[in-house]
Amino acid sequence: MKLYSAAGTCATAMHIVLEWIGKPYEVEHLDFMAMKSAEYLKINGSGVVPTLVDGDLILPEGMAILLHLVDQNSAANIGPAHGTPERVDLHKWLVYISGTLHPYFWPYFMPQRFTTDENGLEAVKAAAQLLVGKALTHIDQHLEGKHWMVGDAKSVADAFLYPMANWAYGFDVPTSEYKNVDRIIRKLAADPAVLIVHAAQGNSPKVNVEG
Ligand SMILES: N[C@@H](CCC(=O)N[C@@H](CS)C(=O)NCC(=O)O)C(=O)O
Repeated sequence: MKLYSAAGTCATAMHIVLEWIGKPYEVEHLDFMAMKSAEYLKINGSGVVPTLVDGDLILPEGMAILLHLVDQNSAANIGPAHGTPERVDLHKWLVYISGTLHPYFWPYFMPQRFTTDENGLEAVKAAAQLLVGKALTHIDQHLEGKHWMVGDAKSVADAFLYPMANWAYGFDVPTSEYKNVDRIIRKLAADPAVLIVHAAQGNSPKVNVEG
């Protein structure tokens, strides 16, 4: 398997999951220019990371990659089996992270894509922070009294939450204010697989796991 990723991005989640699975894989870290190259656009028409290549399968879209990895690696315990209530819950939370939490960050990182007013960039970023806060509040409430996002075991949903919760540690209302989210992210930040991924990316968890 080969994952196309970029340091610090949502593709961090898929890289963590590949580490959890423990089968041989390769990662190529792309910069912004490489994501828009003609060669990469052939496998990911949106010019974004992640993309997973698994044999003949070329799979863009983070959530699709996570579900593919769960289904192909049932022994790895990275997600519940089909036909269980936990599996339904997994779908629900992956959709929420992919379709709501993740897009709420885009105006923060790319405000110029969300306004034609060059004086309005800071306002767009401020609005993004409010939306992210709304989503993190929702996830925080869900996590009250729970060890992990879905069922009673670590899963791809926790890995998906990880990079995004990390992005918000520097926000006006930081991730550390969402006590249940912070608790899960601290556990993940100390996970050996997550540390391997950070080392490969040349960065560190945003959360201070000692604190
Ligand atoms: N719908 C895609 C979105 C992926 C995405 O937005 N990736 C970001 C990194 S977190 C990216 O590559 N952005 C580059 C760009 O938007 O030009 C997915 O869920 O995989």
